[in-house]
Amino acid sequence: MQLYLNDTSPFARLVLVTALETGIEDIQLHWIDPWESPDSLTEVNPFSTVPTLTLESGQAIFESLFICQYLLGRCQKNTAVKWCDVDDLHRFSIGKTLMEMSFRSVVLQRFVAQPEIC
Ligand SMILES: N[C@@H](CCC(=O)N[C@@H](CS)C(=O)NCC(=O)O)C(=O)O
Repeated sequence: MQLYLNDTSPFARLVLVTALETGIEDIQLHWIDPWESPDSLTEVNPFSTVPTLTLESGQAIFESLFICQYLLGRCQKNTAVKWCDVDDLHRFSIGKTLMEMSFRSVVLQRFVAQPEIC
């Protein structure tokens, strides 16, 4: 498996921690800048986002929670996460949405031109 990531992405960190916690060993890390839309990434994920996980079959999974779900599904250990516990899912929903909102707000400031104030 190959995990495409960059060092500032909170979503990539979530997947990396999940990979470490689940003891996945057959994973290679590819540090890239998704904002540059590198060919190596867009060939497997046309949206050019990290994290992206590619499997031996060549299939790619993107969206951090789907990747985590795949890694947890492969894990032999019992994990603390119970994906059918509604209280857990509610807390995760809040946390993940806060991550998405915070990230979008940083990106807008960084990449959208600010109007000049005369
Ligand atoms: N909802 C996605 C968010 C992924 C995302 O926005 N990743 C950012 C880096 S933190 C990215 O790759 N941005 C590049 C781009 O949008 O071109 C997830 O949970 O994986």
